[in-house]
Amino acid sequence: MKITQAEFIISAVSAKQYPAGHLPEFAFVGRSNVGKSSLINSLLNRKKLVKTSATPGKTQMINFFNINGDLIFADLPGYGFAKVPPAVQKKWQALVENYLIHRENLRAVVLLIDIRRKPTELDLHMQEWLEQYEVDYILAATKADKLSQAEQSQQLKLIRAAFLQDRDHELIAYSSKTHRGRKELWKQLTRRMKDQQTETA
Ligand SMILES: Nc1nc2c(ncn2[C@@H]2O[C@H](COP(=O)(O)OP(=O)(O)OP(=O)(O)O)[C@@H](O)[C@H]2O)c(=O)[nH]1
Ligand SMILES: [Mg+2]
Repeated sequence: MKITQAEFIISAVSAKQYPAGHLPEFAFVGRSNVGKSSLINSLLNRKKLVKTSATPGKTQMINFFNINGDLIFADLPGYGFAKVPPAVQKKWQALVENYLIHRENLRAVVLLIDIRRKPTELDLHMQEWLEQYEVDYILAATKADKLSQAEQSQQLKLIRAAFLQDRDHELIAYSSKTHRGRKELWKQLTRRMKDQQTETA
């Protein structure tokens, strides 16, 4: 995908603020610090479109970006902050759950996991939500550059077993540093844009 334009649209704290229209949309979700913002920047070939410094206050917002006037990226608030008060946790849950259930133009979610870590309950719970609400998803194992090839294969096996029980489903090793996986992830995204066009044609 050639990126001619990538613009921030809005930080939304409620459904009323979501961008209107029917552009195909992809959302990026995962633990805080897993590399969501970095991955979006890498996909778009931009260094600083999305801020990559974690600030707990941002956890309540969904940041929307318009790409080429053709599609929308939604950077969802990260989960798993060490010390989040229950009230904030509830708000996060309501925002994300509401988004996943009601966002009609959402084509798929990219669920990010750190390739070095064992999948957590929170990650598996997120996947359960996606399956429960019948939201298509692609797994991306981030920070691949931090492991050797052999370690990467080993971890990918673990991740595949934990999330997919060895089912055949997209799992992409990604590095926002080297852009490894960028082509493959774009292929998965554009396929899902096209799928929908054919279905509605
Ligand atoms: N080596 C390496 N570092 C990465 C990669 N992706 C992200 N990082 C680093 O990990 C840290 C967190 O990255 P972010 O992209 O801000 O993570 P995030 O998931 O958006 O975090 P929140 O917005 O807090 O939820 C930053 O220091 C990044 O530079 C990667 O692929 N390779
Ligand atoms: Mg971020």
